[in-house]
Amino acid sequence: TRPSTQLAITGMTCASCAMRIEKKLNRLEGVSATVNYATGNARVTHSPDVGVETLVATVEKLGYGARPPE
Ligand code: 9UX
Repeated sequence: TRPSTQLAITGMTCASCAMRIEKKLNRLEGVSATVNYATGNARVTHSPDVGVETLVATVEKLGYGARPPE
């Protein structure tokens, strides 16, 4: 089964931030993401080829923070 990763997103200050992050993540090959502004969480299902570090780096490149669950 495909990995499903939850990320805690920091730095979002409006609902458009969530959409921005979601669109960017979904541009990655083999990634399907939803970002919830209200909860500050991203739920990402992805190909096993896509590492969590890649997801985090993608979010950070947009200027937000992303932290996988401990
Ligand atoms: Mo949410 Mo707007 O950042 O530039 S406040 S997208």
